[in-house]
Amino acid sequence: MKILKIPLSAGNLKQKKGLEKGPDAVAGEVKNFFLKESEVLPFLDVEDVKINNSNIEEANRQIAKAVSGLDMPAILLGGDHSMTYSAFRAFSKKYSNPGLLVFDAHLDCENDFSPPTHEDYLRVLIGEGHLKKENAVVIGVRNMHTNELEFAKKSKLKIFSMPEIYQEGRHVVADSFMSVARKFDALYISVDVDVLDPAFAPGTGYTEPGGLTTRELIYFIQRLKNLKNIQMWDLVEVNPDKDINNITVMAAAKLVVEMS
Ligand SMILES: [Mn+2]
Repeated sequence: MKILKIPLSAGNLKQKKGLEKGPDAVAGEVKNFFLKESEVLPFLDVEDVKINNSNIEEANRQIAKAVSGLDMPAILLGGDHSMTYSAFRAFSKKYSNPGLLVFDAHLDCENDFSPPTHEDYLRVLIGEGHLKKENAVVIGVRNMHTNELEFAKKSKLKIFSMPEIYQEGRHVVADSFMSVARKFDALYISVDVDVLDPAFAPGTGYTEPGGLTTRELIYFIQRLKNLKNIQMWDLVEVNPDKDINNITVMAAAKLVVEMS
């Protein structure tokens, strides 16, 4: 599968350094996983996308251009989560009823910033009409602001929160989100590595206690791989500068292998 490295950090509000190093670090570790757990050889064809981090508008155009010309299915390696805005926007033009399923500790539905950042890209995608609100699914949420919650309730976003996953169990929750996801003519799955518990992924900008284990996220990815409509994956918010013993980078590389 084609993998595009997108070293974007310009949509990161804290302006912390390191997110631009995520794609190279993760792609560099992929070779350590010999077979997928399904005993199939992963085939990964890695390519670089040039990103101008001093100009977010240009960076957004660079991402959109790369995605528009891409053969699907493909994996995008970020970079900060604002890249999902430009990527999904370009992606959505190719299909009649595209859906977005996101793994994230956060809703990323803050009041609009302009241009979109990694704190509001989802709200902007819906607000600008690139994504139907009924076609947005967010899994693993456990910390949100009041205004994000109000927006999510008003828009009837499908949220599978961390307490729900814990109480209902991973099988039941996976059945539920799969039945939603299979209805789209094209499915885009975005994985913010902060959906993992900080014990499993300390190398990210906004760590949130009480998250998924690496094993639980692999289980969800393996379930989703049974769907025929997956056209795009992204994996975002890996910050090697904040990592400890390469734990996050290795986990992310393993997730990419299972996505492929
Ligand atoms: Mn997040």
